[in-house]
Amino acid sequence: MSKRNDTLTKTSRFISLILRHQPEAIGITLDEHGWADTEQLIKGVSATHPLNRDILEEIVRTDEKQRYSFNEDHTKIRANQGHSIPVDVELKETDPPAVLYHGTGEKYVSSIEKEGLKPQSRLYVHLSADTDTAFKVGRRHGKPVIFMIDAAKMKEDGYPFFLSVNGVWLTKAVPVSYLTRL
Ligand code: HQG
Repeated sequence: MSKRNDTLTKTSRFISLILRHQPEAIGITLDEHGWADTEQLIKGVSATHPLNRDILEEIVRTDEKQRYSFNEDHTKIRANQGHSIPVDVELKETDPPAVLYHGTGEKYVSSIEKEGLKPQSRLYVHLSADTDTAFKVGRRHGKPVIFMIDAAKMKEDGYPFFLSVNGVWLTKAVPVSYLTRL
């Protein structure tokens, strides 16, 4: 990775921390829909990371997971999903594909097989429609393990699913009976 990309990635990680978990770390607040004031975000983040309007526009435009959105006139910015703080990012309830996947680490498997998937520190359990994504997510937690979720049955049983604007499938929890370890 080039030095410039490396710097952008570090700044982006910090922005993700601020917009999903800890806005207070730079003394800002999010509104009920998760929006931060763009100027305030730039001011707060740039105290410790290289950031100005142009760099922020580039980060939002080029982020490989499209983690962030601006409002129409770019005066506000929010993370599309992944929050631990209780904000309502106006997720769209959407019928899931018949099967979804969740990647995790081997160390969590015995607990998941007892309790099912829980959102832990986040608001939702994160799922994907493909095993490649699940594998990458799982690898973040050590030796990756993939669970298959019977989303068709969950839907039939009344569990709501949401699709974030950046294509992440979300649901509140997945009971053990809908899980199969691959
Ligand atoms: C596990 C990244 C024990 C769960 C990714 C996961 C994703 C349990 C961990 C997004 C459990 C939580 C989210 C139970 C679930 N007992 N462990 N009952 N139920 N777990 O990071 O899904 O790059 O909060 O399997 O790409 O890994 O940040 O969730 O291993 O989309 O944009 O508890 O974060 O996106 O870990 O990742 P996380 P996740 P970003």
